Amino acid sequence: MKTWPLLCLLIALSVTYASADDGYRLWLRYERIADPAVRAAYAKTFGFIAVSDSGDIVHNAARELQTGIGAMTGKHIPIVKTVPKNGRGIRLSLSGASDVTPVSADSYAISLEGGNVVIKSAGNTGLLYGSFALLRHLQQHLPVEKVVTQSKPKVQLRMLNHWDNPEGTIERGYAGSSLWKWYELPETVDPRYADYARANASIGINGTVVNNVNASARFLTAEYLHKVAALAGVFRKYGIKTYLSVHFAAPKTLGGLKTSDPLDPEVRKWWTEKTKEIYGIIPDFGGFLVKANSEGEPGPQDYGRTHADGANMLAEALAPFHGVVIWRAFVYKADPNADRFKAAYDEFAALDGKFARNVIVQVKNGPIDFQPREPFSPLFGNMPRTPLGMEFQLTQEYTGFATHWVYEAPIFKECLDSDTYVNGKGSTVARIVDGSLHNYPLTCVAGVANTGSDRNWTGHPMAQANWYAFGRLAWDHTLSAQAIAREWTQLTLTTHAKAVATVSDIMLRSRAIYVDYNTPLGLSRPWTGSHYAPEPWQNRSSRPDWTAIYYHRADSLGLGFDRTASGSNALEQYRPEVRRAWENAETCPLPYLLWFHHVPWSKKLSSGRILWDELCHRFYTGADSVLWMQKQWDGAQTAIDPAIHADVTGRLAKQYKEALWWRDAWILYLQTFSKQPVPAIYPKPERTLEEVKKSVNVYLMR
Ligand code: BDP
Repeated sequence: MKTWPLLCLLIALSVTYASADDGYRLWLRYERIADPAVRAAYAKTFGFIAVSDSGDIVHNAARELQTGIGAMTGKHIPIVKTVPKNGRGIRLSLSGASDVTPVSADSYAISLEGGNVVIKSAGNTGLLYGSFALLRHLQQHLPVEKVVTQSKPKVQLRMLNHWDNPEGTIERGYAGSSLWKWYELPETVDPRYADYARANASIGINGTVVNNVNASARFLTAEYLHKVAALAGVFRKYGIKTYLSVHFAAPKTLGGLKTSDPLDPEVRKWWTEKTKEIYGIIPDFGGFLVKANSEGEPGPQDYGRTHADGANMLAEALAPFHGVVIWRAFVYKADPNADRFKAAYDEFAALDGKFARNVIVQVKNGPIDFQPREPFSPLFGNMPRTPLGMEFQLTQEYTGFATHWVYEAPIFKECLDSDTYVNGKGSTVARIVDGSLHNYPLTCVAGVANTGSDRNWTGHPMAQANWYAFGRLAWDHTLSAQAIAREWTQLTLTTHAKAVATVSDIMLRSRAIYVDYNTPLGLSRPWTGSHYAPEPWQNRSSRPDWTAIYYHRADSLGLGFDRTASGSNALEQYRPEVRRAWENAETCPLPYLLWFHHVPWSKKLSSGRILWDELCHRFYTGADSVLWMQKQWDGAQTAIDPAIHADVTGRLAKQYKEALWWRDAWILYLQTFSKQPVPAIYPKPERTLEEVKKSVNVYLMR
């Protein structure tokens, strides 16, 4: 009977896709396992979950195992206090080590003992992370015998930074409005806060800064502190500490003092008392994140003091409570003759060793600003006596908002794996950030969150992977971008082997494709405006370093920013080994070429093409590769939930249109300088420069 296979397929589909997946469950889907053999094996192994501790964190770990394994196997698994005599199950065991450091409290071991799966840790959080590790294993349908493992986070503070404002907007947020409903809090506590915490805990994130670095002093009022406390009350049960971004001028704006000078005794007293008040309301409060003297924010320099003076004042207030100050190094002045690339190093390197013990200086991965591709910040390695934290951006400010599919793990890995050579070969950024190179007492990796009120959390369904990859790498930076892509795909989209390979392949290539049609060969685009539309012609702003022409430096001779000794000499901020790799235009790797060199249009590159032709090649192949992404994605259709598949299909169609937009904008604009034709093998742009400009203006219209 020919109709049988079709009928079976329809039944299978109706079981799997009984209701469309709205993406809310993220990577914690716990889909029922289709293979009866795997299901039966798991059902046999997991007869109970034994847990003697009844604290909130361990209770949540046990509940998660119960929900997850229950949904995957279709079996109710009881949570018990003592291990039953018969049967097999899971035991959560506090190993009671006496030297519990934050890192060892988060570490866990999973072993097999007498038929039971035993998760051991010196701390409650370790049991929680071990439970999620077990669930990850089972979600990939792997054999129970293979679950034996030990894991220890490489970095102590693994945090999200939310750029959320009190009125519910998110700076650079593309997935709806803020998750935090400030007007309802603290009386109404949205159950979604717990799901947010679960998701974070499942990937090892243990801290969250709930408000924007361009901070409103409102968050330091008693009224708002109680709202923040309600959130902290939820997060704490998942091992997550809550932090606040603070407005440096709060003593003046909120406290009514005449100054916010960090060396003024009244100001110091104000912060001491405010901090005491905070800990009275949120006893496990994590600390302060500070953006000071940056992009118009107030700071210690307003009073002739240094960043260290400012940070140390706050550190003193927090120290009795073991709180930390995370002080951002994202600073640059409006100097028309300066190179913004050098600014953070110029201001901070000299302050090495001047910060209090509970201060971390948080550095963006690149020297400028979260560009699609940037060399690593030269600050890494140059402050051996100051813990440097890493700041990555998950929200896609410069990588296509929630429309373009860009898997960011390669951006994170590229930076972490870069060798600074500060202590000789092998002095990678990762080893600086994880403290192993300089023995930092504190270590921190932060991700600027890409979450919002959209039902699927991140707007673009595939952007969930960036949140996921960030957490996994913050825990263990040795994981590969590929392994994380495969893991995320299996947990979130499908366990169908071919589809997993297809989707993770798109993910891995997506960033390089984006760079090719957006900012190839080391172009950058941190100009003001939308940060979405192409505006390489933008030449007017209140500050020279907020124009496009400041960065690309296109002229009749060539393109790119000369940062060698004949130019701004930013390269001097790197060690000779790094400098040597980049300072010669003949040998500089093409991805970094225009970051460091002003290259003549007709200069022959290592690719064999002249600069102009190479640019055209990148823009055209980059845009065409989006067609490849579409084709691959279509090929995976039957293995992916239809709602999610359709959503991504729509976004890819838009991405293709906008890839052409970027390509045409750059090419037509740069052509006014290069005066060279688009190589004959490519079709000429169908629009004129004026037409592109018009379409961009429509986009920017208020
Ligand atoms: C830039 C953003 C701006 C942020 C700033 C920062 O455009 O909205 O406030 O970084 O990191 O990328 O402080």
